[in-house]
Amino acid sequence: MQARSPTTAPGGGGRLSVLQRHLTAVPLSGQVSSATYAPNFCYTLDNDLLTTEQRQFYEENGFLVIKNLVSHKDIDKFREVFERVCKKELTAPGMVVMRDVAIAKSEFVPDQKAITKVQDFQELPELFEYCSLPQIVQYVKCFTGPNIMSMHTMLINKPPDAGKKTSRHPMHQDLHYFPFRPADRIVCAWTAMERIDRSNGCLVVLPGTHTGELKQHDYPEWEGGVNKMYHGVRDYDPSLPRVHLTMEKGDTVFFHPILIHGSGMNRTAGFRKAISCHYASSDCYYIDVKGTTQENIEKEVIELALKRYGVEEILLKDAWMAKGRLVQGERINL
Ligand SMILES: O=C(O)CCC(=O)C(=O)O
Repeated sequence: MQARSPTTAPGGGGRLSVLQRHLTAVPLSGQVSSATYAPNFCYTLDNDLLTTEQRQFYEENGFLVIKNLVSHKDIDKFREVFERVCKKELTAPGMVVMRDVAIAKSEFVPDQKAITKVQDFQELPELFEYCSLPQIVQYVKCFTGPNIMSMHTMLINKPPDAGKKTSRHPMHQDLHYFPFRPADRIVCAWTAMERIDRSNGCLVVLPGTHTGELKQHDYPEWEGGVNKMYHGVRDYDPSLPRVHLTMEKGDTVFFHPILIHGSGMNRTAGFRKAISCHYASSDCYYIDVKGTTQENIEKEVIELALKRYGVEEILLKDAWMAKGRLVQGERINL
């Protein structure tokens, strides 16, 4: 993929005022850029929801936080469903329950506390309801257009770190996992299910990196081990400014799949919860990842499919085709 240039060069003038206005919506711990420029947008589509300033912010930074988008009532409902999944009272075809690499080995921790993530809940209506919440979908449309597929669903239950720093999520680009394009018509919605800040491992983003290219990802060489499929960007400029997203319960961040992001260690005693869905325009098309940086993730997905379901001869795109669901409009390519 070619590196793309930002729609404009950052300028000093508007930076402070736009940043200050955004700060009233979300507390940030780093620097983001926000120049004033003629609207020549490529990461957002014309719509009657986002203000020009919000569009400019996403174009420039690759993410946008919307305060208080999901009600506490809905979040409490999703939390209860998650607890029932942990107790094995609820299950669904294709749903994957993942365990923390360090905690799962510990015989002293009750079973459900080892669960770090419930993934691919597209067949569990009680959780999938999140993906079709109208207030989320209306924002998603500003990035994908009207034909919307949910492609990847997760409820992340970041556990208290067991001392091995395995609760961290390495810095990565979500596009590494996706064999479909174009990247600009894919967006993630990630909702905080409680207050999330640096103490319990908030999201960390590198603003503006969505304008770059997809990089090589591998397992990071972490002493305490790393969770399954948690690949990290092999090399990125460590001097790039980082922004820690402090979010309140119900706040939702929308971000681009090339944005480099990760999350920190959970230093509290509680389980930090967030629910998320990656959406793509159904006009997106599948690509063959052979010969690309994504070959390693394809290999891992194929090995897992063989181990878990005895399925042979699948491609990365087959796995995605099976879990994509139409949320709005018409199913075209995906
Ligand atoms: O919720 C988190 O800790 C990070 C999630 C994330 O970046 C991902 O799953 O791609």
